[in-house]
Amino acid sequence: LSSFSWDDPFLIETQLAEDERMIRDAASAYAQDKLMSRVTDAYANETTDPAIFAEMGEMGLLGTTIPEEYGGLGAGYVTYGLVAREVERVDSGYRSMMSVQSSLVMYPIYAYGTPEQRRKYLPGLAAGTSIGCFGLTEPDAGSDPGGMKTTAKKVDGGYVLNGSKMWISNAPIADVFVVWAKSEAHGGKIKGFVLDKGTKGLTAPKIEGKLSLRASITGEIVMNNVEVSEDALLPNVAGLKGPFGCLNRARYGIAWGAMGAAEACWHGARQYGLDRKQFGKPLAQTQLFQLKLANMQTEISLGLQAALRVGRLMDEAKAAPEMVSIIKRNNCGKALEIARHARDMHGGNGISQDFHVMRHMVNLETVNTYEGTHDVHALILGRAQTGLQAFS
Ligand code: TGC
Ligand code: FAD
Repeated sequence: LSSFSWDDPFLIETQLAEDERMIRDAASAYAQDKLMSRVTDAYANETTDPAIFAEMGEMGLLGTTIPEEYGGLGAGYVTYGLVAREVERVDSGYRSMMSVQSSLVMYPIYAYGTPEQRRKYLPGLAAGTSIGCFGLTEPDAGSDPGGMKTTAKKVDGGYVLNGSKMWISNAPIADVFVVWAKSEAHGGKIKGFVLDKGTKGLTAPKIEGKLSLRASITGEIVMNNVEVSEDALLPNVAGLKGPFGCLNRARYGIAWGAMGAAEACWHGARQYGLDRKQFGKPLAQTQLFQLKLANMQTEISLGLQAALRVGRLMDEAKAAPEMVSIIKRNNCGKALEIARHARDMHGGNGISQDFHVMRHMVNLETVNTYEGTHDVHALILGRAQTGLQAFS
């Protein structure tokens, strides 16, 4: 038997291809150098620096899986997951900015859009010179997006949209809005529309007072008789499978990302326990501390290995949405538990911004809720194994 790597028990590193490791290392260097230096102030002051999008774009971190002809990297889903893990190791909000842009804005334009829409939007979004947002959730339709009230009414030459979206990442600074609405002309089915900032009747006020994900700006999208031409419609999908097709990808990335945040908490707690002495010995030399570290190591190794497996299946086009539900639900839930333990293991210092664990902990409350709550994913999995749907 060979030796044991405490921070990579199942040797994930050896399961990655050379190009995957290279992009991961570039993402890690960027995140540690450019994001880590900003995050404490950004979080404290609830500010989002839009320049981060252009920096990420320059590093090739936006639209990782989108083909190169549209400005993407043309890489696989394992690479995308590895990037999410490195960015979220710093902050879930920064990963959120990246995953909305990549999976929820670039992906639908690529997968459901016309060649003209692809050419118009994707290069700027890949470069990060243009910022995107994705409007599905509404004030009265969160877990149940099929209950949305936003409508698109057919008029001569286009559509008129009315309604409002709630809790939308990037919205107040967005240039491009992918929104989902029930379209009368399509039998009341949900259709996607791409709206440009500045269109009459379209506003995106910031939601103030968030105690979580404070480095990522969140807003509403208000559409008051927003008139768009026919070319705003994403023609190639109808129904909830449109937004869900995007969510499958974003949820998968979150499963990796949450493990990055959990690793930051685990490594922080381990180091703290080695450095801090009480009762004449390092905290890390106590049984309770070691039990918590062992639990963290176990859950993170299993979570990463599962995410890698699903990523490989996605790259082979063999992944089912329920697989993504398993890893999104489990990795977010475990990451939140790990962050809570890490906060506790830091004692009083655990509540200080300087040790980062509490910021991860409160961020993970959001990550556990958005893109399908922990319980909604349990219901998706319950339905898949009983054939009985328990939502309504
Ligand atoms: P249901 O009857 O299950 O399905 C309706 C239609 O959709 C299809 N479908 C899927 N297609 C692809 N992938 C999936 N994962 C799919 N799930 C369902 C399904 O086949 C059906 O198609 P068709 O052709 O027969 O019409 O729909 P339901 O209304 O019963 O849904 C129930 C439920 C709970 C599963 C679903 O609504 C759900 O997942 N709710 C959670 C909502 C959610 O995740 N919202 C996320 C908003 S975006 C966000 O949070 C971004 S944060 C990002 C960040 O900042 O990082
Ligand atoms: P609800 O659906 O009201 O759920 C409340 C509670 O009830 C949860 O515990 C839930 O699990 C439970 N519940 C719901 N239904 C059932 C049921 N049938 N059985 C048992 N329990 C149930 N949305 C977007 O469209 N785009 C974005 O960019 C975006 N970004 C976000 C950023 C942030 C910071 C946050 C907080 C949210 C964001 N969201 C976004 C919205 C997010 O997806 C929703 O908050 C999430 O889907 C849950 O919806 P809700 O908040 O309405 O909660």
